[in-house]
Amino acid sequence: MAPPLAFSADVAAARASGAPVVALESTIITHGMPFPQNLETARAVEAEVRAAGAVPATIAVSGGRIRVGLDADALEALAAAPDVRKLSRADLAVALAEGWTGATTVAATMICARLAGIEVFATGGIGGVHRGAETSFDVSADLSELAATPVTVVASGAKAILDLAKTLEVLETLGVPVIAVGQDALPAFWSRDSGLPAPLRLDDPGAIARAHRMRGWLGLPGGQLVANPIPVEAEIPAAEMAPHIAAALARAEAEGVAAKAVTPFLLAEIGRATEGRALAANIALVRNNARLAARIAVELAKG
Ligand code: PSU
Ligand code: MN
Repeated sequence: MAPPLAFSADVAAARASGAPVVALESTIITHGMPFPQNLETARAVEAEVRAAGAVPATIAVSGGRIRVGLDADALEALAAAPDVRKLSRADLAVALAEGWTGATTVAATMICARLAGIEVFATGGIGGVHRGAETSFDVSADLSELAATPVTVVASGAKAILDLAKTLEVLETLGVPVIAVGQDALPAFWSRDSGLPAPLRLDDPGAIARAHRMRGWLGLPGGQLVANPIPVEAEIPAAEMAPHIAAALARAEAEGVAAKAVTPFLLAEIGRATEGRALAANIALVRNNARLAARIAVELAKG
């Protein structure tokens, strides 16, 4: 039996003609940002992809199907729905078999993108190794997915609420190329510089597309993490974010927040503490990542 994919008309047409397509995740909409900024951002990100000459395919799950491309009504319903499930690799098959409505994380979106024949995906920041993982064992499934599934993921690195040094170590162990764009440093989500050097650097979408193709020719199974820094005018310096991150982490610990709830809790806390500045930065970086992903998709579509 074929995987239960349901394409929107424009994504189906793009796939049939070999036009460039960029996958977009939905957990950032349902769990990463508050309403209505989540809906405005989802629309703006799709518009960025189109303006750069590619077709956006926002991915989510409902009615036993993987939705590849959401129409305006479906996007709005998802953004406004209060209790959407957060689906990662472990949840995807159960959610589909049971007909649940769910949003896909980076890991699950990569799986769905590959099934749909989409090679590039844009998001804000991937999940990674949480601070204190040596006792909590909280390591995002996004990392092992990058090692397994051949999709190039454009993000502003991993979210800065994480232990970025440990995240880089795990990605190195898993053989995932971490490629900074336009600078030598690994970006840190809201901030341009994590203080850690990125293992690799490529400044041109064509070069990133060629590296993606080469991995396929080598028979290497995983994808690439393209670490695109937030635009200068939108960044919040790491030193300014550090106390907000520390306060949010302390609160999560005190309230016993664990597992899937950790990342959404921290993002919401930090959004409140910065009076929306962190959210504005998050929106700016996702839009910027969508633009770069579209340029990579355009290069890949050239053959
Ligand atoms: N990027 C954002 N905001 C988000 C996420 C990414 O700017 O909310 C989501 C992605 O779906 C990512 C998830 O896969 O956070 C990580 O969750 P966890 O740490 O539980 O694996
Ligand atoms: Mn986790």
